[in-house]
Amino acid sequence: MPLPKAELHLHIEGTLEPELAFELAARNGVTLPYADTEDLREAYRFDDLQSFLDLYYGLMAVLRTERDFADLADAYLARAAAQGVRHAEIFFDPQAHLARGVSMGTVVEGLWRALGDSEARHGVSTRLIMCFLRDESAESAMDTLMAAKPHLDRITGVGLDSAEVGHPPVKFREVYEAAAALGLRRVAHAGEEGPPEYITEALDVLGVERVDHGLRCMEDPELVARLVRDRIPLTLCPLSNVRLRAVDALADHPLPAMLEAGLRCTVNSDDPAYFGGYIGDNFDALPLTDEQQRELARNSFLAAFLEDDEERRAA
Ligand code: ES4
Ligand code: ZN
Repeated sequence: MPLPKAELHLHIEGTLEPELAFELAARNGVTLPYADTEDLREAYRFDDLQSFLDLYYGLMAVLRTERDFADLADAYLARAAAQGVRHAEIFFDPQAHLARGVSMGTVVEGLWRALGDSEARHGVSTRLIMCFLRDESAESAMDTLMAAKPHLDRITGVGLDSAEVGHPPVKFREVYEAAAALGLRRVAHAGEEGPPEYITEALDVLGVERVDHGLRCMEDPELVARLVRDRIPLTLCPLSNVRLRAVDALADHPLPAMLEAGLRCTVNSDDPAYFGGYIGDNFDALPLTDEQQRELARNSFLAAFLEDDEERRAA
């Protein structure tokens, strides 16, 4: 039996496996620039975050209908359950779909078709976290937040993802203030490729409760001390870091040292269809003791947004 755990850093579009991509392409009459699934998998050799993002956004062309988003999420939830996931907080990137003429309603209600049945079908409770693309403007992020207003009963929080360097958290100060006023939880990717200062800024300016990745905090001992003191959870993704060359090799991954430093680390899969494995594979990729594995699993539940959204917003 795999260890029960929560997954807190998972982009649903990053769970699009080549087989499903071709199935959806056929269903929707979309032509992909790859001969077959093998040819597509050959393209999964990334140099950095941007080279991955180019492929990731391109392949989303096959996602068009509510049913597509439901099939995508249901396939993820089945795989996650098989690797011990009992609770999943799922990121989605609405701007990438709105730009292709797919509406917010199609995305959210499509995902919800799968998420609403997840406890019964897979034994996995779920939350949705809407991410803003940080390489798009703050105005676009604010428009996206407003477009989500009719769907806020489905959405627990907001996040910030895509190309990090040159797009510091402060760019989204007003958007995060508005999200907080709407009762949304706040997280942000910070310190993946960007400097430790972006982590500090995400905490101080955006008021995030968790930091996604946060890997580069290890360059700043004062920041590490703060994160330990305030028990700020970090959602680490080891296979992602190696595939996108944030770290040179799994053997060099700082996660064991981060646990040693007292940081509240969690292990997650990020974009499992692209990075070579789901959450259990990420646990297995690192040299961890049984006790460390249990600590990571415990941390994942401590860091989860588990309380009831409606009760929290009413309080
Ligand atoms: C992402 Cl690995 C990663 N980093 C930043 N943004 C992303 N969106 C999807 N995967
Ligand atoms: Zn991510």
